[in-house]
Amino acid sequence: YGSEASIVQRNPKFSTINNDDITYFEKILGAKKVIQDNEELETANTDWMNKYKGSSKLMLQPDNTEELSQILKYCNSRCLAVVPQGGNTGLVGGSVPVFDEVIVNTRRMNKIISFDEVSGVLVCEAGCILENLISFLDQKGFIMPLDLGAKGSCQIGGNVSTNAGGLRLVRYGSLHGTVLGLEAVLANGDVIDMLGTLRKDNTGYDLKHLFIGSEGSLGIITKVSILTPPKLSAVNIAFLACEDYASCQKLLFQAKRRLGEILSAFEFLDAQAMNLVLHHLDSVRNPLPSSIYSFYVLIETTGSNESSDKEKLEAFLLHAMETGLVSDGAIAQDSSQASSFWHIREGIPEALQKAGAVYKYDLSIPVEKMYDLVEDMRLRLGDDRANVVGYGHLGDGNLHLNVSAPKYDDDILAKIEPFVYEWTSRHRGSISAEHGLGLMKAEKIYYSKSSETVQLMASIKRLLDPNGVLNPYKVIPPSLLS
Ligand code: FAD
Ligand code: 2HG
Ligand code: ZN
Repeated sequence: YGSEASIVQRNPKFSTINNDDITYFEKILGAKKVIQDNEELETANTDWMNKYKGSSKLMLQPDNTEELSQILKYCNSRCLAVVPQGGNTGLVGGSVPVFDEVIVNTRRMNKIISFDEVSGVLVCEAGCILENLISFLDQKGFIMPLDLGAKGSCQIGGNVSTNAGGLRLVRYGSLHGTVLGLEAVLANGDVIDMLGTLRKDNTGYDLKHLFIGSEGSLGIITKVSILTPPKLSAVNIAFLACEDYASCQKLLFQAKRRLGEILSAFEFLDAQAMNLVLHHLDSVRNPLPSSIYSFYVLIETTGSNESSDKEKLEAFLLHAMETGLVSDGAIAQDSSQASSFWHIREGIPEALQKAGAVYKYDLSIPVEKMYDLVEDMRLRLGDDRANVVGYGHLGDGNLHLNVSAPKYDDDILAKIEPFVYEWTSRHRGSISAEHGLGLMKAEKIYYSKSSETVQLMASIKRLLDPNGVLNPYKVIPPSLLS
């Protein structure tokens, strides 16, 4: 398992679960929502990468806000630490216990509350799985403003808590813009109703933003109101090859101008990422098999006019080919080819997971410098025990630098860190573009935030969660809170 957990000490102020606690929870929830089964706990204690593992003896699965509020009120009064958990697809060790924290999982809170077809505002419970929301909206002629590879398991509450970015941010912006309202439960059980559905509301501090991206450290989100865009009829996807990174950048520059308002995704992957996907995912075929290219770019357009959108995309690609930015390319001819192009990009984390141990870095870096880090890292690691892979949301300036190795190895880690964080900080980047800090990066926060800012964050944490029971050891350096 990852090394961060071994450097954190269990905070002795937290109580341990006893029989009276179990009796209380069974009384308020009913026995089936009080989970002590070893197999279920093993899954809930282990993160998606198999990197972080806790030893919780108890998972609670409330049905509604009132039950969740009672749980938190009780845990707070008993000083029992709690980990909020949604789909457990987080990639920074935030969604699993570090020690024996009580897991509060929102999966049963999965109702759609309302949908307004005029405004496009969806109100739902936090445990709704993203893919289910996508299917629900599809029937209504709408889409979710975010999409990501983990959609089959991740929950909207988890998405909002991590301020997940994903594959459409370049078009629809971040959840700080599309989430219109929230309901959240504080550590003491207070229910804070901020579940507005208005685009505009300037009545004082907009406190919902504190919960968007705070990774369960300030409260548990129970309901979400979100603005959804209409589903447009013309979606086109091109899979392109570029010889070098400079061409990818120029292509982005051109795409923003020539595709403009119809551009809905601009993703890139390098040859190493492509090889991993081809090697580890059975169903994937290379759409551009005639040669091996250094970089691949996936461009999606979404608009309302099939013929003019296609014409625009084809003219853009012709120009890109003629000017040498693109060496080869294919436009999906039907929806199954479109999904197969997306599968290549979305399948990279799964391919990396199959390849062995993986060190993941999710960085915002100015686009022109972004790939220099991947090359510097390759030079630094310099041997074939570690495969350095670069891909990500190029349109958002978000690099996913992954180092894949046969097993977790402290020598490899020592070569990667702190180099990767220092490099990013030197270029005024962010050490977390979209996955959050979790356990992995709580202590690294200073690479991206000033000490005054971190102090203010700690003050807010103390105000909302004075006993520090919510997701301890994560997000903020624990030493600031004890
Ligand atoms: P979890 O993993 O269960 O929890 C994540 C964090 O949020 C934890 O700190 C947890 O304590 C907290 N939390 C969960 N639910 C709540 C709640 N209701 N209230 C308060 N706190 C809560 N992320 C991106 O940003 N973009 C991507 O493109 C992307 N792609 C991914 C692809 C794959 C294959 C995988 C495995 C992950 C990907 N991720 C991506 C990371 C992850 O899916 C997202 O962070 C997702 O938003 C987490 O949702 P979840 O329900 O699984 O939350
Ligand atoms: C993606 O964009 C996700 O595919 C996961 O954010 C990135 O695994 C990663 O590093
Ligand atoms: Zn991503």
